[in-house]
Amino acid sequence: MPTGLSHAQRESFDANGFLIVEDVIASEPLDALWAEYEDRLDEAARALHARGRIQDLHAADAFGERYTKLIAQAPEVFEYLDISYALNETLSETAVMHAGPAVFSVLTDPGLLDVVDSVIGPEIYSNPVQHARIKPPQDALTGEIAELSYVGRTTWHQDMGALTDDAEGSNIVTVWVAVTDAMEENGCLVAIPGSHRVDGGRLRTHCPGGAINAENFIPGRGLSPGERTPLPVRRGGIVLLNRYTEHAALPNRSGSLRFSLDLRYNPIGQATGRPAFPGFVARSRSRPETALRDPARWRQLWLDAAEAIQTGAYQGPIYEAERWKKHSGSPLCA
Ligand SMILES: O=C(O)CCC(=O)C(=O)O
Repeated sequence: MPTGLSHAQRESFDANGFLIVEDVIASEPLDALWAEYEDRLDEAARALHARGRIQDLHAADAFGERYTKLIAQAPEVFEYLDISYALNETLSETAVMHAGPAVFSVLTDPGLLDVVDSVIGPEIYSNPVQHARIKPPQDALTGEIAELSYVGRTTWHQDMGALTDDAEGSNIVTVWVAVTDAMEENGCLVAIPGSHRVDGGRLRTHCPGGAINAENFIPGRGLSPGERTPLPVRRGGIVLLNRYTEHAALPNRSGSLRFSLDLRYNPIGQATGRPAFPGFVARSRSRPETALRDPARWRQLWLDAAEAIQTGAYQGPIYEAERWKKHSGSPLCA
């Protein structure tokens, strides 16, 4: 198990804007995560069945097959498994997500936080920009869902492009956790080395996307020069990304699931870029007693955030999908 990054790894991350670190999360927390997701998928299936959205529970199938079959009946099943509410400009009364204890264990994994400490220092805030991406074989997906990055391939973008402007100066690092192996065949990340440093680190123009959640993307001709570099990583390994690194994920061309969590951290006190959603102190060297240790409390923070949005107690932005719409007619996006 690594205890933070070596000097050479730190230099490589600074130069490339990405770094693969193998063997960060042990098997036990990942096994617990998988078991938790089996239960959550069962809950989702039963809820969707009760609402008439699915006809067959596929209860006898293993997780991967069951998820693939359920998503073919009701694409919204992925929302029950994501670790954030869906990114829209409003939050519906029926919004769902998953904030279970096994997810919290990964978010606060000591080895993972040691690596994060090497990048942003010892005052670590868990940023609420976080997702579970459980991807069936791409060929099994039809319609808009195939172009949605929670389920299908991921288009090119910089993570900063999905945040509110106030986080421009925040030192946010993305920690992408491989819950299954993620290789070229089953849809690993791909990134452009040094793209985070182009023009001193700059948000490039993203074009408005067309899929369900209107994901913004950088078209091929808008990308920085450089070799598109696949970032394969085994289960339990992580990929670090700078917030300006241009990256995408390949389609899953294998016959089985690709499962990852993408998490983000920033120094305590900096803007997260998603003010409607709750983060928490994951570790603090100066004030260790402020670190959140209770997964039930974390879950409650998300429920409270939903209530604040739905009742109007929270009035700020949720997700600025409109932000890139003005570029839809530009030569880059046409
Ligand atoms: O896992 C993926 O497909 C994409 C993840 C990603 O782009 C991110 O974490 O920013």
